[in-house]
Amino acid sequence: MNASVIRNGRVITASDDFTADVLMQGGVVRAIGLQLEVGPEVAEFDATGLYVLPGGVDTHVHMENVIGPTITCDTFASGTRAAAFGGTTTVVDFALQTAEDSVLGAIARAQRSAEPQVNIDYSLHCIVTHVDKPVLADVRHAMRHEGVSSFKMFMAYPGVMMADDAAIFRMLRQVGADGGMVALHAENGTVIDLLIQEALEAGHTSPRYHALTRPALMEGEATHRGIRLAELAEAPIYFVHVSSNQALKHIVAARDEGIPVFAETCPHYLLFDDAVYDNDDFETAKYVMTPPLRKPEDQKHLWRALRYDDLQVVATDHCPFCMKEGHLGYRLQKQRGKDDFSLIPNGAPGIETRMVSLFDIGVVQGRLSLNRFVQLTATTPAKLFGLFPKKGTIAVGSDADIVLFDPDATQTIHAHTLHSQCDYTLLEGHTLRGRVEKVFLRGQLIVDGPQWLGREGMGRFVPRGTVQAF
Ligand code: DUC
Ligand code: ZN
Ligand code: ZN
Repeated sequence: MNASVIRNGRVITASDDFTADVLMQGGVVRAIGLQLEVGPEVAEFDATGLYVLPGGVDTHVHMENVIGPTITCDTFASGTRAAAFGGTTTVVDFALQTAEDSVLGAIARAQRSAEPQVNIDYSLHCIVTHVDKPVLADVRHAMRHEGVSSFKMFMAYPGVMMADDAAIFRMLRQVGADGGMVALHAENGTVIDLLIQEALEAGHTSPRYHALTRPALMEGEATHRGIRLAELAEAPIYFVHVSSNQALKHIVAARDEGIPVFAETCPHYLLFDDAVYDNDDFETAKYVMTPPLRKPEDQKHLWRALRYDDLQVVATDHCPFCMKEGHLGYRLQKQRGKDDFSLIPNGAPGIETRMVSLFDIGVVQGRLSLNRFVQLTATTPAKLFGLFPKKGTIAVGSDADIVLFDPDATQTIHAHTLHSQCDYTLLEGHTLRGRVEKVFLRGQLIVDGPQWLGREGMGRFVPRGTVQAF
């Protein structure tokens, strides 16, 4: 059985920080200790001066997702390779229930696309848009037999993805009782659609109006409503892409009341604010994601929540669409909305820069401890979505998904040196502290500096268990 040992690195988990050797064998961590004795057949990696981190777990990514009339521009192959270069070894993507695809059909279809392509381990949430008795039976089956224990629902996009409150409540009640998680996109969809119509009627077509028609107050309203539904259902709930204090204040209050509310934010809400929308340039379409970027004041609250555990996860919502028409053959992506902001596909890339950007603005700039950084990027997402302790930590018996990270190196980010197929990054030209040096997936070296040693199809579907939040 092939084995390797990482020597002398500073091993950092959500709770510990020590210098030791880590022996990887048969895909798992076999031993952790001082000066481990191993045979000559064991490959050695010197990690002196490096952090030894659990592989990142990114529980919010969109590869090959059909969103409205277009598709995200990373395949499972390109997106998971980009993730690996950024220090992420497990992603949770989405299967979409549609009129044509049942919940189980959608999961099977996403798996068929992913299996031959994935370079790292993956799982799936299922997006549920329509709820009735047969759907609920499928949802139960998916949890018990398919390893899919989380379901995303939308309070936005009426007529497309939006589920009404009763549908959300039914899902919360059943999924919660079965030990799973409903993840909610919280925005008041019907009011937002009215604001969009009014903006267009007034002749406002540029990307800035995307932000102006999706007010934080309507994120807050929907978040509050989602919490009350979860409270009535006696179920845990998870809010994706929390961007504003309007949403956060309801989450904080609910947690204080003892309601099991969990939430993520994304690096872009911490890195940028709504000043980017102060123009009518189409370049601003790069920042058209949902929810939009908010005020510097909101960022202060997001950081406070990250520090005090009112936000538990930093995930990317990697949802890439190209800016240039025809890039790699992708047509009518962001350009679809050239004359109508409401047609710009909502999303931005970020899968490869999550770990390093959060390390820089969080740890280097003194806002997060190293343990908290690991907890937010690996351990808690793994726990909330039933992947722990296989994923999300470095412990004897856990998968040997390990990142060697240089905390002193710096790098300047450019889209052309990243591995996503997207033709831009929001971090273009930014210099960040920290660099992923090596990445091991189940003990196999897949990233070695700039070199790619992985293989498409080597990633595995990870069947997930129940929520481990308590
Ligand atoms: N919500 C997401 O989570 N991703 C992309 C678009 C959206 O509305
Ligand atoms: Zn969403
Ligand atoms: Zn998303």
